[in-house]
Amino acid sequence: MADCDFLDWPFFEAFHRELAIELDAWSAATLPAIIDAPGAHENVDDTCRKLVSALGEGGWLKYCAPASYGGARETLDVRSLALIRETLARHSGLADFAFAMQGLGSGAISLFGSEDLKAAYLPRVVTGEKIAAFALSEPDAGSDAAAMSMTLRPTTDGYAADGEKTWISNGGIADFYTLFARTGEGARGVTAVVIDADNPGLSIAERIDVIAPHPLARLNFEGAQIPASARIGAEGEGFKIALATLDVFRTTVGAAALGLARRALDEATDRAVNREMFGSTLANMPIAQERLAEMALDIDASALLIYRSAWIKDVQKRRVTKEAAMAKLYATDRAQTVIDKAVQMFGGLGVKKGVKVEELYRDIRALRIYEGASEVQKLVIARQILKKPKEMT
Ligand code: COS
Repeated sequence: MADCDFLDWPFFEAFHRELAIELDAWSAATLPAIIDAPGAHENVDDTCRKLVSALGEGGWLKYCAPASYGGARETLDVRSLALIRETLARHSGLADFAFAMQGLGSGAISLFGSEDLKAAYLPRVVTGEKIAAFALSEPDAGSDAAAMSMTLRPTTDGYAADGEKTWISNGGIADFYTLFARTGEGARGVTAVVIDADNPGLSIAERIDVIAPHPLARLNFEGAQIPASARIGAEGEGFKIALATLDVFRTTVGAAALGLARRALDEATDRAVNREMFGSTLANMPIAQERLAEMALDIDASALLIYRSAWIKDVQKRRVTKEAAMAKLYATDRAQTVIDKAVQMFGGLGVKKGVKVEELYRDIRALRIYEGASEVQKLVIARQILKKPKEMT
């Protein structure tokens, strides 16, 4: 493991340290055979299925569910989720993606689902038998999530879903989707349900290709029948459920960015030490030292914000809307800069396909957009500051 001094920070317990070190060794031993296999880059669906399976077999998906449903800890432990994402992202952006979606896609069930829903889905999320997805965004409702138009019409024994969702990660390979749609007006008129991928009223309208390829799709719903037992929480609570789930997982998006940034610093440091120029090495040039120092500072500052947010959620058990937004905003933004500096230190090689920093450069971009764009995080932070102190949680 490159630099694990941060694991001695007071945010962590002994098991966190062990978890990060074990996962690092497991990743080095297991991931290359999957992500570097012939055809792995061309067939991301298959690669993601293999990654989910391997993460299940390795026991890492246990951190996506509470202990009573096959999970590792009594409740979701954000520090564990963040450490896992950070570590996986340092090895492979796609492995982090595969892990993260199991967590986000089943997170609302873990946090707000009925016992029956938890029992039906979570044990198989943990083993990797069921692939999860989170369906919130629509073509005309991205940052303004409450503007969604997709509907859940009441039927005799549940709902009929009609409309469209887009930018759905794992769309096309997921076994089920946590779906948010409208049962009434405004933010208080949104309801959350689970829908299985083989529902005859659900189809994949379009597969979306992006700069860091992963399964992504637009979904179409036409009278998809959903039983009332598949509802998560009460009718009308869906928007809060979505935002509270994002409060947990946004911190871990920051952690993924941190992992990508740490890898960029490792790559840049090796490059600086080994690259000879002007009769010396890059590492001996003050400008390169300045770059490395800036990168290291950004990484530590990001880590402090991420693990502060995770620690508050896990230990103080407080709502972390502001802290999670800060962690996601800062870490994704800084990681972009850190990676850009690493690319620059590689010169022409930095933009050559197959070179790690080129991959990192593509991997980082979407993190400033998904699960709430940077601009939304600023809005969330400002709203928390503007609230009256008695309302601040
Ligand atoms: N946890 C629980 N409840 C929350 C919450 C949170 N973090 N944030 C807000 N709420 C509640 C509010 O208290 C409010 O409830 P009441 O009506 O009972 O007061 C309700 O949810 C609506 O909140 P608000 O008025 O702040 O909602 P807005 O429509 O103004 O939207 C933002 C707020 C912009 C923060 C929200 O739309 C958002 O996060 N957008 C980004 C969505 C996103 O991340 N998309 C990516 C999907 S995953 S790739």
